[in-house]
Amino acid sequence: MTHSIDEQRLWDSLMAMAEIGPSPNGGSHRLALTDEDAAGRHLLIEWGQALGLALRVDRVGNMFLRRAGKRDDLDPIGVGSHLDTQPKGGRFDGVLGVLAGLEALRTLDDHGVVTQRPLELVVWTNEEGSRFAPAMVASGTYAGVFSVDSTLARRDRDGVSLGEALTATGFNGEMAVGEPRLAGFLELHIEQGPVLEENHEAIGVVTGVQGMRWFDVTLRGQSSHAGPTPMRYRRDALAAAARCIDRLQAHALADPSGDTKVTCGTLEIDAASRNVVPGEVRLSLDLRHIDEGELDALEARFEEELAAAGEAFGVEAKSERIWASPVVSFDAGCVDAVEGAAKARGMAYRRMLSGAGHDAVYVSRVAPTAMVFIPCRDGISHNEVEYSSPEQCALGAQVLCDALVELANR
Ligand code: HGY
Ligand code: MN
Ligand code: MN
Ligand code: MN
Repeated sequence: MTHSIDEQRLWDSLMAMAEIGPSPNGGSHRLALTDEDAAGRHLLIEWGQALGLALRVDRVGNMFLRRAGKRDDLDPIGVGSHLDTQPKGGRFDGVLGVLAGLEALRTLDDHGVVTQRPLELVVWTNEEGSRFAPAMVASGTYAGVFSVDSTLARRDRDGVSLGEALTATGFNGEMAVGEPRLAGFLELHIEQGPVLEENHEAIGVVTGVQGMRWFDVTLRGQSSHAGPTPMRYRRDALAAAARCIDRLQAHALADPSGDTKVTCGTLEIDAASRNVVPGEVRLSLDLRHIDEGELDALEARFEEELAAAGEAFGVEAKSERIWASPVVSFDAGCVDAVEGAAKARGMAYRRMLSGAGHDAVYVSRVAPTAMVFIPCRDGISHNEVEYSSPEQCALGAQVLCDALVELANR
């Protein structure tokens, strides 16, 4: 028996959460473990308490809000995502997955439905990787990929450690990381790309996630005077960086499959000044591909272009790979549950890979996992204009709720 979620209640919750940590142009600004993030967490805890959910927080701040099942001896099914956002993020990335999970539990409560297995509404800490690198670090710690101590020691640009931020916000929980063991996990997310919208499909049945690698790159030349220094004498670190980025962009754009993704998201010039030839530049690089071998080739091409750019401008160029998340395939049983839910509701859907990383990537290492996508306007995300309609959110939440009940009663 399936029950209809409440579209208006879900939308009202999304808009209430968007009031917390609003960004200047209608988006969200709730960096991980800041006061804004903590306020969002407390709002969810309040809503959870109204449902009688039992809260536990683990040592890296992951939150689990538990709904009892008929068989509390069985491992629970988890549902959730993240509440932290990019600096100028949207109101749906992550939040939709958490609040649609809440809406599913509210719907079960409305109808007095108790599933066989207990359910856990989950909020993973620091999914975005914007404050503390890498992304998804807390779900990765839950999955045993990172040690608790190394995660607590990670520092933001101001030198504040993740452990200190947990203590400052009161989310330095006591539960061992890795608890509770999940018998399954589902995450609803906006697609953050254009495919569903272009094809007028309501649901993405996500079968896996592309591979991702992050690098820190430093280029050291020599700062000098912008006026008298002849061009051929210069060792311009920014010109070298620009050459490398431009060559990588050209390489990715030339890929007919469109599967090669290259992003330089941060760039800092040391002691930047308009009349000083840049002596030192630091940048980040994000490489992605759906095939691990192609990702290896892309990384090799990056190293070649970086060396060539350094050579061309007489600049020392070094890179450090700080994170690699391999291509992931989700559990067939969970993917089928999502597909079955979309089919049963007569929704237009497609099976697809995710271009973005999600906590489900790491959770899938320790529990059968799948994701549900909905379209977002113009495929735009990680941007204040990010938008999905109340109806689109409701269709995604409905599939999430139906698939959750299906898994929790297996
Ligand atoms: O980087 C990612 O794909 C994720 O949004 N953190
Ligand atoms: Mn997200
Ligand atoms: Mn994101
Ligand atoms: Mn993400």
